Amino acid sequence: MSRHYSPVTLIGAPTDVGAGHRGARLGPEALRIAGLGEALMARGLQVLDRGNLEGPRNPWLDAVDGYRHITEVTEWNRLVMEAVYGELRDGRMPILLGGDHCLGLGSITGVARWCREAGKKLRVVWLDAHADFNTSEVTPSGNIHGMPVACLCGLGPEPLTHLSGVSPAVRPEDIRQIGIRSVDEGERRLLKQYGIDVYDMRYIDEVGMRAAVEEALDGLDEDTHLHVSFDVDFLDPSIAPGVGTTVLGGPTYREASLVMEMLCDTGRLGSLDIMELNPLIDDHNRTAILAVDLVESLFGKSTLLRD
Ligand code: EXY
Ligand code: MN
Ligand code: MN
Ligand code: MN
Repeated sequence: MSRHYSPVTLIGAPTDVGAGHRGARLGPEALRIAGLGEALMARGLQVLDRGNLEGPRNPWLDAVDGYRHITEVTEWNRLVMEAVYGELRDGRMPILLGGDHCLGLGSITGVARWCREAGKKLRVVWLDAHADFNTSEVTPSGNIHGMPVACLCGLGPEPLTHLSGVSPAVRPEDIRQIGIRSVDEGERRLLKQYGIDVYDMRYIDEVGMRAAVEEALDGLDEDTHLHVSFDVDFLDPSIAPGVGTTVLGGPTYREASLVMEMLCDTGRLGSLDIMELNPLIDDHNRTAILAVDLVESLFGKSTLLRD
């Protein structure tokens, strides 16, 4: 099936300031070297690579009051929010190349700001091994890449929850999480309290990926902007070793391809994050190459031959 897409803009955000390992700062370059831009062009898309944002360095300090590097994380997220929002305002589709997943906060805050102005509904599909719903009170690490979904829902420090001035940036009922299999104790309580729709691996094992994704996409209509936040640790570590926070028991290549194809079939994809890729612990860039392959599926590559 061929689809019409807005021109795409690649935005590199080379930082690991929200993570517990260093190396995700190299993710944008690894994705470029794996051929992301060329693969999208080969699918007929117009692609503009704006290069990398420039933000503060990672000071690599301990957590203070439950947060590591909150000043730097805030600045990076502000830069990302402005860049993502600017592309959408110009009629383009932003693809954020992370960088660690704390930047999902800035990316989705920018998307939500644009949706409000354009009168669009928003659906966020968060593909991850983790729920990323911690707060300073319950975090086991202080790493802010474990907190962006909570911040989007208005839970967290004011500089992060109010990036665009509006809080919550996203309504909890607009978020669907798929692939989750590592949740901290206090985080679990908060997820329940905020009513986040989580399609965890146990549920996927029981009903199958197809049924889980169908549920997650229920109610999507032509006025809905679909944002996909793809944390590469969503994938099983046997196929995707190049992330700092691998968790056993993730989706296989076929399951992940199906997710991407079903997201593509909605025809509503409006923005994308590709996050947490860490080339320093990868194997000859294979995880970046896999991520590019899956993004091709998100943009229409399919093994489906039947009508
Ligand atoms: N839940 C753990 C924490 O908050 O420290 C691990 C978070 C890892 C987050 C990764 C990127 O998705
Ligand atoms: Mn994540
Ligand atoms: Mn994760
Ligand atoms: Mn293949």
